[in-house]
Amino acid sequence: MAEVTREHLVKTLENIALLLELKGENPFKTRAYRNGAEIVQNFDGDIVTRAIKNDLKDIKGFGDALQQKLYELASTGSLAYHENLRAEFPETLFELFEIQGLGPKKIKAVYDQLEVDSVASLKKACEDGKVASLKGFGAKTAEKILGAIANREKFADRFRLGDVGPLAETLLERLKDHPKVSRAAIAGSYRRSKETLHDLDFLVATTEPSELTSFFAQMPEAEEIIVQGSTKTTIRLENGLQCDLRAVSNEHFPFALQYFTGSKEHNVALRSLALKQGLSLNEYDFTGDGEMPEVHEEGDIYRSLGLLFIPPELRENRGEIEASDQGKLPDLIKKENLRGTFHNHTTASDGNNSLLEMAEAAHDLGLEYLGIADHSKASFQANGLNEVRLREQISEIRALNEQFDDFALIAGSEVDILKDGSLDFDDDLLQELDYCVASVHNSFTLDEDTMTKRIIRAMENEHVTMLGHVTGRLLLKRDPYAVNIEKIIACASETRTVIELNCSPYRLDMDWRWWKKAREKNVLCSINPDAHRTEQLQSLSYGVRLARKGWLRRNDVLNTKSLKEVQAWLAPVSYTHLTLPTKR
Ligand code: DGT
Ligand code: CA
Ligand code: CA
Ligand code: ZN
Repeated sequence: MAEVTREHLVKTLENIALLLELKGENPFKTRAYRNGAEIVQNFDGDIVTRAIKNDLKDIKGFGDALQQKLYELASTGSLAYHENLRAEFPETLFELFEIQGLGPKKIKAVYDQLEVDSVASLKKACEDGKVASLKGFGAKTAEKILGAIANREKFADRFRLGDVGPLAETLLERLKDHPKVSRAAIAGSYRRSKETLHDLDFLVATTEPSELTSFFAQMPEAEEIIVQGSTKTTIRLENGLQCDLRAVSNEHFPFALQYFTGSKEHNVALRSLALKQGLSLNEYDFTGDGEMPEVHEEGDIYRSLGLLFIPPELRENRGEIEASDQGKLPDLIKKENLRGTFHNHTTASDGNNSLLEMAEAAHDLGLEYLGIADHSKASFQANGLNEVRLREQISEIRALNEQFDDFALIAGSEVDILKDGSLDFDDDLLQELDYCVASVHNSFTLDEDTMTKRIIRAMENEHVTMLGHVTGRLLLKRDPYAVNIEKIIACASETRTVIELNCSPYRLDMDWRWWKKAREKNVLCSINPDAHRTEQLQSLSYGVRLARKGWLRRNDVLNTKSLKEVQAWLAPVSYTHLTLPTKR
């Protein structure tokens, strides 16, 4: 049985609520499961262990039936009640839950009234005009649904880096633990830290390739075996993700690792460089006349060609081979360089943890400071703070900081950039803050020129420290809004506004392809988790991976500064004799 997580308990309860709704069960029953899911989500303690031990009695809000179900689910990994409920519906119905913007109410309506029970039948019903004529829908909604279906098709075979990370590492560990494996790695786009991936490329060095390919194909996570050969196997996991395993000899391993890490463009360029030196490079070896270089590990391949080792993140043929040749590769930022982080939410707006809980979690991660930036009032859907509540929060932060000795919360706000580029708070309030993140959260459909001017106007405000999630993209869900990044970077440089690298696995925004350009214009990056719960502080590691991919070094990133340095940096400039053309 796979290990049961809090997430699994929450998802199952939420799913039960949805299914009961579809069945038209009484709303009280549905609500009991929704509340249950929420209690499990927010429970302060190890709820999974409590559930496994059937020790849930003194937790408020769980009835007997719910306790029993959580116990069964946590101790066995599945729940008969849930399975039976699912079995009452066609399996294809569950595809509808993946359509962006289609909630349970709408699913119930099309299911009951149009007998729609799959994405295919939904698409047809939209095209036939049946959805548009349904009460509460209309032509616009039908059009939106068709758009969402098209998006789903477009993204069907890709996965977000952050979503596959934990499982990928689990499978890798298992391969490494196999007694017949001497070396193992994940190559491909995963190793290059691409923000989305098509498949995972596992690689092992072994003397028993066919034993390993069958071991891989027989793992419990393998939902389907697509190819099984003696040195290569492809499986599909439950979530649809494909995984290749290639088994090679220990001598060939460095070559295979280099080859299958890619990118293809990088490999093409590297091979042509090798050819100029009379070496032919393939996925197994160097070949050619004369003496062949000795290769024990991947770095030896680069060194044999007179290059410095090129970090996998840079292998996109975007100047890394030339930089390596000239000894000008950047010394890339590392996770350990982060001393704190900005842009995090609490229960004051739409987060799930208190100021103190967030502070403790950041401290536990070894950080010296945590910037808070709850939403501002225009983001009413996210319970944004008004002036009074924000001032209260600032006081609360100042009071908490009195209690800490080696840690500080930094008082900020994620201030909405309104449609005309003005900010949701006036300058007097902004001035009371330690820092300010400005973000766009509405009116996404402005044309590029208007949107760019809107954001530039916000950046020109002297109190705006940094720009949040620059394009608003949600990977594999929502395209970026139209904005001229080149102009944004130029403006950031002129106004000394920091640009955020939002680490949410859904965002990873600003895109890695722009950071080198930003760096060249001396624009600082801030690697921000945009955490809405303590666990999401972990996504900093994805932020660092993408910052590396963007060629960023330690000094290019604001939150590598120590607490003292950051406080000095954030303090308003009082040296009026220096005629700085900048904010600080
Ligand atoms: P993706 O689409 O996210 O899976 O991206 P990759 O880069 O992981 O692509 P994948 O899995 O098709 O192949 C892994 C690596 O193997 C790729 O980055 C470079 C190498 N490779 C695969 N096919 C070719 C090829 O036809 N020519 C060359 N030069 N390299 C290839
Ligand atoms: Ca791949
Ligand atoms: Ca592949
Ligand atoms: Zn935001």
